[in-house]
Amino acid sequence: MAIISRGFAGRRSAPGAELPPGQYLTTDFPVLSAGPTPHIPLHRWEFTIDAGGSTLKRWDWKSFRELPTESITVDLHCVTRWSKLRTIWEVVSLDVLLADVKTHLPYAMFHSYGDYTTNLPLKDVVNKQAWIAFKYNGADLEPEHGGPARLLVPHLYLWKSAKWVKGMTLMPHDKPGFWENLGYHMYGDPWKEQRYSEE
Ligand SMILES: Nc1nc2c(c(=O)[nH]1)N[C@H]1C(S)=C(S)[C@@H](COP(=O)(O)O)O[C@H]1N2
Ligand SMILES: [Mo]
Repeated sequence: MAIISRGFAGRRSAPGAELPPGQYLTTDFPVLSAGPTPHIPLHRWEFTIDAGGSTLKRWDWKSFRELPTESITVDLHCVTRWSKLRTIWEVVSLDVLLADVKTHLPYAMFHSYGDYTTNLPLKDVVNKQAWIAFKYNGADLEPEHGGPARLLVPHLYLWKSAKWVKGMTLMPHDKPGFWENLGYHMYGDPWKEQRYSEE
């Protein structure tokens, strides 16, 4: 009897496999938004880092765009099962934004214009794992895809990549964000198919 465990299709046991289990490839770029697209004028845009009360860091668009940037190529995996490989973005690394933030708080809640939130462990947004993107395929990021700027955390399902991101709050304990409150997994590893929380 051939029994193949779910983990067998994962990245470690299948070197070179590009698609997480249960995903299909798409070449277009679907738009998935839980509400209307906010339009944020650049002179109003800001990104802040706070520790639940005290603001630790703040950038307006000008100071944000003076930070060092990188070009990255990453794969996107949406929990609704589409994946898009080798997307090209212009980004500022969270490592740059967090460079002189000294904290022992292990979690973060990311906030967006339009009130979307999503939670992430701080260890998952440092060490070249998360970025704030402002260009896609060489052009300014379209509002539908999160422009002026969105979070990108490509090693987790795409709902963690908050569009229209405006800040992060450091937290002592993990707390569910928008989709996590509605039953999506607290962590969301696509290679382990962490789509929804167990009942
Ligand atoms: N602010 C905000 N960010 C969001 C969402 C949203 O509804 N609002 N949807 C998430 C989900 S479920 C997905 S799959 C991706 C979709 O990004 P895209 O529309 O650029 O494909 O954005 C994520 N970030
Ligand atoms: Mo999604």
